[in-house]
Amino acid sequence: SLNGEISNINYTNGELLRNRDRSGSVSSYVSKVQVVLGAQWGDEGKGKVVDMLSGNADIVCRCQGGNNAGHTVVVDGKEFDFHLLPSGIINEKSISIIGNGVVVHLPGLFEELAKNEAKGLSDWQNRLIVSDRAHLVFDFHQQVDGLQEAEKGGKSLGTTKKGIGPAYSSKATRNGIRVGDLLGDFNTFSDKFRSIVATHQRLFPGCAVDVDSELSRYAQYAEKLRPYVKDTIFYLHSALRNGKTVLVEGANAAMLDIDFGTYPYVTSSNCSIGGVLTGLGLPPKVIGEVIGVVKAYTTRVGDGPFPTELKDDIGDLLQTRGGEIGVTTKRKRRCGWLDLPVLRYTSLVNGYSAICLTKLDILDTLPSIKIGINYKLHNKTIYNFPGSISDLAHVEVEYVTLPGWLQSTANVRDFRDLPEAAQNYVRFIEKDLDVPIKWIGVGKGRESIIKVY
Ligand code: 2SA
Ligand code: GDP
Ligand code: MG
Repeated sequence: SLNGEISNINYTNGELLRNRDRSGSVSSYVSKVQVVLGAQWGDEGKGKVVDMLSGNADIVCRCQGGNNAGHTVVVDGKEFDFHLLPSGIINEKSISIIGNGVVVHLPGLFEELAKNEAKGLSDWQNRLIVSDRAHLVFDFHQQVDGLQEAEKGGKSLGTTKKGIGPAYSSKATRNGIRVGDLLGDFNTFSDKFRSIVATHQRLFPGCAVDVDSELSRYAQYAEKLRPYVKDTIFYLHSALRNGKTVLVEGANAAMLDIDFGTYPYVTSSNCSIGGVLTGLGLPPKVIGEVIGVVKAYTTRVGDGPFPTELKDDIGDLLQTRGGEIGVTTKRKRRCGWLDLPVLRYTSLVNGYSAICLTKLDILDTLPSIKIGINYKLHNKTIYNFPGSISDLAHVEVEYVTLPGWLQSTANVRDFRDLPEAAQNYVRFIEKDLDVPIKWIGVGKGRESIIKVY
């Protein structure tokens, strides 16, 4: 029985969230899962939104991606950046889960924990859970990421070189090594490791690995990690059955999704709603609110088509005023106007029930603001989102120009106190997408948010 299976799981720390009298199907769960997803090309401010919502969450989960992500939270002027850890980890009341769909670079994980501990993060030992099914990212995956990018020359993707693509490749070719493998029989793990290294070295002779020293390093990581590993699927389901509130923190964003994004200029996971289900073992029935995080303009870091990109003074202004620099790689982000065809498309795929519009304050100094409202291809308006990047590279964007407001919105906390032009900008987007804009971000800090509804 399911109960039997649950009792056999070796929960080594924390409270055991389970219900012995297992009362039927997911329909009887008390709680629904709240999901935060990036609606553009990433860096919309998901970290800040998760921080805002995690105050009410018992559990915050990552479901996909790895430490390519960079999520910023600013509390009392102090800036935290999270890569593998859910941003909710700074909320001392919530449990953080790294789900089965995430790819985990253990050196990166422990470095991130140490760095945040130095900044004041406490008690994470009792609040972090890592799935036994999550795949490991090794240093050689990161090397291969760099080598693959170098081989592509001028056609590189602009990855973060964190080994994400190579690690998901190992997973898909069934050569991957999971957290559970590392914690199991170490000889079996060693054999798998030697074999996966050999495979990569056949393909990339430039990939240098000191296998013995890696193995002894990983023997240590295994013991360091062991206390935090659980079957997160059973853990989450018992939590939901028991009325715990669960928040999912999407990483990257829909336009970087391996299926729905601008392939091949994408990351290697499903960063849209599907990745939440497969990356945590959750059925659609338990999904409640799906919050799309939308930046008030568009940015993209890395290569690939970007129809509303501004390669001019306004683009530079958005880049500097917005502090648009990669949190993981420190690369400058490309900037452009808001793109409604992108948002309509990702709204279809993700089914947003609410939107958080971030960084409205960055537009404060613009006398007029454009919004991309339609794409034309070969002089005809198109109503789908092009699946081919060559089509996307050739679309002509139709814009509407709205008046700017030329005053600071940074201290506004009530929608009615926003300048009329700013209210109109927000309403224009809301009306087009037909999704309520529930929050508006007007600054980096936790407090800089307008709750509209
Ligand atoms: P990868 O490393 O294989 O996932 O890269 C593939 C593409 O995905 C993009 N990507 C990102 N885009 C925005 N933000 C990300 N996180 C960091 C941040 C990025 C950084 O928060 O700023 O620091 O540069 C992120 N991670 C991956 C990437 O740029 C490639 O286009
Ligand atoms: P994420 O990857 O979606 O979590 O976003 P990042 O942290 O990579 O990038 C968003 C950046 O914008 C961070 O520096 C945030 O501190 C900042 N930010 C988030 N919301 C707002 C906002 O409403 N206004 C301003 N000015 N900055 C914001
Ligand atoms: Mg980011």
